[in-house]
Formats: sequence, C-alpha cells, structure tokens
Amino acid sequence: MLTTVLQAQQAFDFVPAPAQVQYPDGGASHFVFDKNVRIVGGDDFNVRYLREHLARVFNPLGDSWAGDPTRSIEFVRVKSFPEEGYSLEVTPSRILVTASTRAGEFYAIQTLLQMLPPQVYRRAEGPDAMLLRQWEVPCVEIVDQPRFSWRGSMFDVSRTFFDKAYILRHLDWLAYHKINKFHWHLTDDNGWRVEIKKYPKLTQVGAWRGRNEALDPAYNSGEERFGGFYTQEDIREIVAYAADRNIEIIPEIDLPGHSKALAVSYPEILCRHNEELLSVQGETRNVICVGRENTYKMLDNIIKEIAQLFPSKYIHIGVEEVVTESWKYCPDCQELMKEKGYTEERQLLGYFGERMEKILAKYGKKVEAWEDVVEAKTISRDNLVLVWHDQKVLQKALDAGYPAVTQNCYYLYMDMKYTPAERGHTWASIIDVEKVYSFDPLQGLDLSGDKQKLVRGLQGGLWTELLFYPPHFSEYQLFPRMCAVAEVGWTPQELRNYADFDARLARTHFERMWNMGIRFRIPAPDVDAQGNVRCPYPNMVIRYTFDGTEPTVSSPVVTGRIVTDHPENLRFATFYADVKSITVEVPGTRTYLKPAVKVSSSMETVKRQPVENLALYEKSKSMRTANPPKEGDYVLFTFEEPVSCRTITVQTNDPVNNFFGITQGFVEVLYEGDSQFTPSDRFNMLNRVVLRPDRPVKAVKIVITGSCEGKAVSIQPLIIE
Ligand code: TNX
Repeated sequence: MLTTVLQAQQAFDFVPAPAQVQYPDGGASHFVFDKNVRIVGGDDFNVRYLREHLARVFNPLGDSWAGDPTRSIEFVRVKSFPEEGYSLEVTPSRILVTASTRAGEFYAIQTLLQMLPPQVYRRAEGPDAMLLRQWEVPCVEIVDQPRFSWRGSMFDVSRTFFDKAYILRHLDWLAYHKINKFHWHLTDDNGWRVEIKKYPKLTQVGAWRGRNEALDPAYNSGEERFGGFYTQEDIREIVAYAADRNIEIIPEIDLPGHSKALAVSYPEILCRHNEELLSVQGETRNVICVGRENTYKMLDNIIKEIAQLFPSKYIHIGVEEVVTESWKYCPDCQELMKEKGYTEERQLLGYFGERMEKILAKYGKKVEAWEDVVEAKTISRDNLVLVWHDQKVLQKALDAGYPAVTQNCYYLYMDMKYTPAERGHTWASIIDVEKVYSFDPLQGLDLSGDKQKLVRGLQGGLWTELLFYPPHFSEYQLFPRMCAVAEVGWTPQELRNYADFDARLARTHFERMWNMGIRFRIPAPDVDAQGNVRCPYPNMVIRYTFDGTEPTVSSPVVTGRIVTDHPENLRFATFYADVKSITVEVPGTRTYLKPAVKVSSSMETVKRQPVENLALYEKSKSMRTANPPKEGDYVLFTFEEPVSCRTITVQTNDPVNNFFGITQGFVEVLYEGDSQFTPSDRFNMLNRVVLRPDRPVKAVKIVITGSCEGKAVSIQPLIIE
C-alpha cells in the first residue's frame, strides 16, 4: 500500500525553456494526477501518446483515464494560435491545452511530460517497476511558441549505419526536445542507405563496408563486413513515425561529389577518365559526370522513388566539397562547358543545381542544397540553402535572396570533441555544451530589408566517420549538445542563460535523458596535481580505482581524501547511474621511461612521419605508413640496454588526428637472456597492446598479419612506465 504523496518541485526545469511561465499562486495549489484524470478532446495520436507515457508512471495501467469529471486534461483548438504554439494552464480542477494545430498540442504535451516524474520517459517497465498513485503538479500558466520554425538534427547514416530501431529512438529523443526537422544524410562516399527498386546494386553493393567489400572499412570497425540500408517499407514506417511526432524528414542524396557509394555500384555514372583525384576526406573517384544525359536519366529515376517515399517539401541534393577538377579530364563535361561558354569547372555546379531543380519540380519538390549552390545563383529563390560554414557564408545566402538554415560547423557540429581529451574531430573547433548554447543563428548578420525572415533556423549535425565505436557514442556526441540546440531554436533569445540551462540539466534533465535510454555525455571529474577531485554535478558521483584500471559502476565512490604511495595508479571517472565520463588521472604523477631505442620497419612511410620519429618518444611525433600494411610487415624496437619496467603500451592509431591503426597483428617480446621472441597479445579495438613484462626487455616487435581499415596506418612511440 502506497501512502506517501510525493512532492513535485516548485519550479519546473523545462528544456527548452518556454516563452512565458507564471506560477499564479507561487505553486501553492496543485492539480493532482492519478488514475482518475479524464482526457477530453485532442488529436487521436496526441492523446494516445500522452496516455501511453502516463501509463509508464501511474498505477494501475489500463483505460481508467476516462474517470473523474472534476479533474481533466482538456484540449481546445483556437485558430488564432501560432503554428506550433500553445498555451497550457494548470488549475486544481483541470489542465487546459489550447493550440491551433496538432503540432502545438503535441508540444504542450511535451511540456506537460516535463512536469511529471522523469520516469514518464522510461521505455518499458521492468518487473520491479514502481508505479505511482498520484503526483501533484503545481498550478502554472504557460504561453509558448518557438523562436525559429526550423529546429533540426542532421544525422549521417552513410559513414556509420544505424538501424531502423535506432532511428525511431532517435526521433523520440528529438521530439522530446521539440525538434521538428530530421535531415537524414542517406548517402555519401561510404554507404548508400535507401533502397531504390530500379537500381538494386545501390544497396547490394553500395551499402557495405569491409576489407573485402567495395567500400573500405570505417575507423575502428576492424575486419568485419558491416553496413545495411532501409527498405522502402522501413522508410515509410519511419516517415510516419516522425510525422506523428511533428518531425519532418528531409532526405539527402549527396551529389555530385561524395558519391563513391553510388559510383562503386554503377561506375558508368563516373566521368570518362582514370585520374585518381583526392576529395577532402581522402576518397577517390567519388564525383559523378555532369556532362552526360545518362546521369540525369538515372538521377531522375532515383529522385522519382525518393519523392514518393518522403512527403517533405524539400529533397536535399548535396552539392558540397565537390572535386570539380574531375570534370577537367572528362570529355563530356568539357564539351558541355564549351557549349555553355563556361571557363571554370566550378560553373558546372550551377548547371547541376539547375538541372536538379527541374527534375525535382517534376515530382513536386524543391531543392535543398549545401551553401556551394549559392555562388552560381542558378536555382530559384524558393529553394533552400543549408549553410555549414560561418555567418559570413550565411550572409551571402541571404544577400542572394535565399532562405537558409544554418548548421554552423564552429558551433553545431556534433562530431567535434567536447574537450581535447575526448574522442571526435577537432578541425572545426572544440565544442562544449556552453559553446553550442552561446550560438545565436542571427548573430553578426545584416538583417536589413526582409532578410531576417529568410533565416529559417538551425540544426545540429552529426557526421559519423568516427562513430562506429564505442557503442552509444552517437548519443554521447549528441546529448546534451542537442538540448542546447533545442533551446537555441525554441527559446526567446532574451530569456536564454547558460548557467540557468545547465542547472536545469543537472537538477532534472539528465534524469529524464537517462530514462529515455540516452547514454549522454557527462564531464570528467576535475583532478588537480594534489589529488583533489571535484565532481562536476552534485547528483553525480566520482568512482575510482587504484590499480590503473578503468573505473566501473562497481568501483568505490570517492568520499574523502585518498592516501596512496602510488598516485600514478589512481583513475577517476564521473558516474550518473551507469552513464560514465571519460577516465582521468592525477596530472603529473606518471613517469615515463625513455630508454634509447633503434626502430626499423619493413614498411615505407610518408616523408614527414618516418620510422625514426619513434625513437624520440614525443607524443606528437608518430610514424605513418605510405600504404596499408600487409602480412609479414613489422616494426622492430630494439633497446640499447635491456629495459626493466611495469608496462609497455604499444599504441598504433593516432588518437589526436583520428588516424587508422593496426587491426590485424600482434606484439612479440624478446626478453633478456632469451634467444627467441615470445608472442604476446593481438591488437584490440583501440589498436593497442599493453605488455606487463616480468623480466627486462631487449626488443619489442609489431608483427602484421593482415591489412588495416584505412589506406595506411600510424604507429605511436612506445609508452614505457
Ligand atoms: C565536412 S559539412 C563534411 C562532411 C564530413 C564532416 C566531418 C559537409 C557538408 N561536409 O562530409 O563528414 O565535415 O566533420
């Protein structure tokens, strides 16, 4: 028998913060939620969605929500309300939701869910699920509407494939944050992910990566074949699922560059030449021919199927980072240039945009394209530009009269590192949550005339070259940065305040996300040289080990001062339930041995990173091969004097530059007094072997047994302790 009446908080921790929130009597009176509350009116799906979430918390389950006429949730439609806007009024006898659309109603429900215990988000109750009898919601009046109409998330499923179940969960997470656009980056160099009935090879060939596949493996994917695609049936299901949650899915077919997956499936789409030109990402032969009519026939057929699958107004056709030089060597492209009087290959980008606009129009669609399409101004002004560089580029799009959305890489790229010690790219910058939050899509712009209206909004973008490993890393990269994107897109600029946002995350929103099943990123503890540790949030704990191993959920919690003669072996991580930060140590306590060593290798290296680098023991100086390694290749480290040490870490990838390491190979050790090498471990997922020698070591040898994931590998200096 449950007797405790749980107290709700006085002020709600909404994310994103609504435009107006008032507590008429300071939260003194309440609406009591229990199994007897009645639901009146409302869109069918919305009501089902609400009931389904309520049933995760309130006992008993079932349809008893028809109940008490004196306490109800009522949905009313009033035409004058803005698109996606709503009001939500909580009084002791009823919760009144007013909106003009089912979208507004849906967002009122999202706000309402944030007034309830975070368990409303839990995915399935376990056998020991605790259901509540009642919950008190303080009386409140909310009037709300979004600042921008485009609040999006771009997800690259080409580089790393994410299956249907995961996409559906991702859509749920976005909806909980009032995000309304899902830009689905379905094709790129590393995978074609949408079934096209007329061209089955796109997914038979172009959807698979691996050592023996048409497309190379991914960073950290090892040797296994991996990939996949969405059938047209999957797509329809996903599109409908999103639409129910007020999310429009915009498909991207990335053309005419970034097209390796298309080109390996149907090589006839390439230009007629054999030049191996490198794209920014180091791909070759990934630019399609824009001079031949057959290209447009094929694209027309593809777009026809895409247009039938996606009800969105726009289809994104790519147009970025195209190696236009490829067209220089192509007789067909050159002939077209002559005919058009073009002097530069880049002009063909404009031609391509124009042709695609016409094809899309046949199927009732408008073009969305990356910023490169602005230069030629060939597509009409009712198409949409997606900017990924800074505000200057956005300004150019606006000045040219194009409506635009920004995915500014310096603030909104979710594949960048949060801090230097974490995984991710760095080329655009290091992007912590505060940096995302600090962004305003209107900052630094000249908005004279009607230009402000052209800024449709923003989206976070998650590129997935580095996301194959570890599990849940996509969630780590997205959250809580996407929470910040959501608030930038929704909340009036004058109400935004990072400290307040961060406090809302800490008090309540982490717990919501945990219940949503998101394995989000939490900051590592601060550890100073004296061993003082500070936990980043009061409702998290720091766990530690003293043997140099990774802390786990069952490691002890730091409660006081730790006294040890071996501070170099201490490791700390922040935990929120089973969500874990990266591991940190006490700075300056580890001592590295740098015994004189001669290093040789069977592998040719690039000039700037020769094998001799490895004798310097400098973190920033590694060896990089010129080619993929092959069976029988080796790197041999021979010490001048036998080395006595506790561990030798043989690290082969380059964690700073995310460069490939050895996946097929092992390490062997020559001990003092022995005449033969003793085999040790094979390289693990982190391209690493850790040796714990019990005798002095004369030599260490990396033995290669097969190829690697990339086109070459890097090898780091030995770490000897
Ligand atoms: C740039 S942004 C790209 C992507 C990469 C990303 C990595 C854009 C249009 N192109 O192809 O995945 O950088 O951060």
